[in-house]
Amino acid sequence: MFRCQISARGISALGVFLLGTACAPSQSTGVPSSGGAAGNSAGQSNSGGKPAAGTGGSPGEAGAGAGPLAGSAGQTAAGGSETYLTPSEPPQDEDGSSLWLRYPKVPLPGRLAEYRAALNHVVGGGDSATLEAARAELVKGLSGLTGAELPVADQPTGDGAVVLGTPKSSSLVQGLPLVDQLAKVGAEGYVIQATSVGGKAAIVVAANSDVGVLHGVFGLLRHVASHRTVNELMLSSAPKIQRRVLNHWDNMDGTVERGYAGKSLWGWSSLPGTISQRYLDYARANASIGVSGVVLNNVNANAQILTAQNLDKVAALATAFRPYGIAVYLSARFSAPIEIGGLNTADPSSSAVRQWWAGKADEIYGKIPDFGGFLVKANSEGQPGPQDYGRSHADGAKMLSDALTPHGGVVMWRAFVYSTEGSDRIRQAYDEFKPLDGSFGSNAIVQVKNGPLDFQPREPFSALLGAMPKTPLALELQITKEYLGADTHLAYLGTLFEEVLDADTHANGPGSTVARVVDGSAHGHTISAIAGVANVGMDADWSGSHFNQANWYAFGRMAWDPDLSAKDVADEWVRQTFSNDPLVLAPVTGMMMDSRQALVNYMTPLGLAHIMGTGHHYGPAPWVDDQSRADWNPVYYHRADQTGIGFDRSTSGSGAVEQYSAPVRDQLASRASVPDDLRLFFHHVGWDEKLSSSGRTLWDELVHRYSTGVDAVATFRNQWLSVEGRIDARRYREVTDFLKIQHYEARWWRDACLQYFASVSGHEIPSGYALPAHDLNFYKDLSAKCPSDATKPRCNDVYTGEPSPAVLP
Ligand code: GCW
Repeated sequence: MFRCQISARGISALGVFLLGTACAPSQSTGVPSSGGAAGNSAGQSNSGGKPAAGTGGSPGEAGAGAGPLAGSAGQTAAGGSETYLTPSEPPQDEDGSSLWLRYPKVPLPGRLAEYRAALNHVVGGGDSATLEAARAELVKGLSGLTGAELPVADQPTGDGAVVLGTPKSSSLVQGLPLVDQLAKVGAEGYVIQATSVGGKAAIVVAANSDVGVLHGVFGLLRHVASHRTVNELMLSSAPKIQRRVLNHWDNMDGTVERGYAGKSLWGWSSLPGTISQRYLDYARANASIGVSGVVLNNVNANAQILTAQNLDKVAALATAFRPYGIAVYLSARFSAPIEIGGLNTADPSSSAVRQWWAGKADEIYGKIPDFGGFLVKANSEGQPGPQDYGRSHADGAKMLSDALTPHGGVVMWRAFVYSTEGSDRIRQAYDEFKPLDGSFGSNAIVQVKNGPLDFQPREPFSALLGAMPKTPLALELQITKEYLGADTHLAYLGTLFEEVLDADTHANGPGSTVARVVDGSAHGHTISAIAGVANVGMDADWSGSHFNQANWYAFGRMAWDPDLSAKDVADEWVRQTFSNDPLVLAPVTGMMMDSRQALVNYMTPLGLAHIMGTGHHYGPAPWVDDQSRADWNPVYYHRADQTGIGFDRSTSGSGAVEQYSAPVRDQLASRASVPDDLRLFFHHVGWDEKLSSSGRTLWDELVHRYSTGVDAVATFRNQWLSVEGRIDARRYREVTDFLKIQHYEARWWRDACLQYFASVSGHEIPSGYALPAHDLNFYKDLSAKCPSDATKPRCNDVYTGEPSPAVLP
């Protein structure tokens, strides 16, 4: 059961739905209760369900003994009398480049004293590059947090050692009774425990591998940076999904497709000779959240990446990332055998082609022994693929799987396909891929976008998820906000990720959530993967805005543990990125948690989708009907006419609902049970039909939602005002500026869409709501001007005056 907060402005309409489409699970919502374990919720290492608050360590860690935190103003930090004082002057300016790895000195004297007693030197661990990185991070982090440089020693020199290592790398760790705990955390997980080593109080960070130790170090630093007690500390955690992979849509010329954070991180012209600190910081950040792989280049791939010269550059990056437990992968262009191999075909049934790929795999693994594998976009949006030769997607994937299998690599074959034929674009991936279930090859994973359309602000989960029981399926999420306001708009995606991961496909009975499909447990797969389209670039703040960093963070944390709640992840990110002060924590996590629903409301409420401007995908353009392909036109998706609006995908319409398992199908197919948030995605609804949830007509509800979406941004601006002086002035100001842009642009979306839908329906804006600021032509004319730069999209023409309330006071 789910509790759904429909309004983003505090007036909430609660409904109970079967699907997790719009809703956070009820037990995970709510601001941390005061006085206690704010955000101090511990997840079970390997069980389903959201962690219960207040039992231990960081979210996603099994824990015990981690006591209470400051939960609200005036509450205690350690069960004593500590409060966060208002800084006498704002903290020093920051540019965001340290991400969540800032390590500022703990401002609570009692907690600081506790840390200084318990964490005052670092002991050994071994001498691998990974353990060196772990030690370096621990020294940097704890020295910053405690304000005292930590020495490194071979043995505990007194109470307060942090002892690192694996049973193999450290005799101290080997001597501890950790066998049972270590048996549960696999190759990459960790155990952190307050214990005694040689008669001295110590905290051990132990794992079965060096990378596990590194993850444990980051787990401990997250814990301490969140000002949690380390008394009787006992935490453990292990990833539930094996391959947690960022997909860069980076081109070799340094541009980034759908990138809003500056140029690509990869300096192809200066590689392999130059390994910049930026690469290492990128690896540190990824390791800290559990990302374990990186596809370096765009799925719209350039075959040149696979030449010997470029593979040397790729190998240099792989070497830089290796100590951090991060493997490199490449997007492979299907026609590479022709473009760089001198063959005249790329037909997967040709033995010459098969040999070429096998040889290419041998060459790659000769340079990069732990290469992750290939990602492939084939026969999609003009990319070459096996269908060019009359072969299937499975034939193509199998060829690459065969080439990679001897080396342990995988092929991740994307299911993002749609053609000009067919009545409903969202049916096509399923129709194409489902019949091929089980024939992709032993090391193949089919990678499926979260929704059946294309990373819209809200979509149902893709019907393919769960529908291919014989094939491991990876979930592809988009971290870069192509359709959610690019760099400027605050839209925390943790709630979107949670919504899809929690959605119950019913594919293998109740409980076959997307999380269980993707972690392999729903159908007993031994390989598992999850992908996130990266949002990072050369901008100082990495992600184009301070809040966009949270989406990178949330991807990593929820890829590690898909059962983490979005709320807990937001909480831990704010603590590390801005402040633990409850007067910062509560408003900022509140804004984040409401932000995505607000954006859905002002862009695409009630299940609308794909009504953005062509090409840049930024501002509103529901009127566009002149694209060469029907399914590139917004009018194809909203189907507004005089009678109503929405795409009928019920059994009497396109029948797309039939692709879902029975309980889901029935819920979506019926106008009585479809969630309002997906209503127009699945049904064509009359303008004057009443919604039982609100009692409003559809038209009035549309106006209401567009309006509350805009006004929610005004609320965010007010909430943000309250943190002034409690965080540094620079980041405060930069966020303030972006929220203002977001407010104008939310109003732009609302006014443009309502003007257009009013013109189609013949309805007027009901009383109680502001009239659009301009006529329809004004908004249509903006299409030629906005944005002038698609990599930093803005629309200056709408930034006039202060946006007034959309719901009239
Ligand atoms: O969302 C669309 C994007 C394209 C992208 C494509 C895909 C990489 O607009 O830019 O191409 O999806 O996922 O392949």
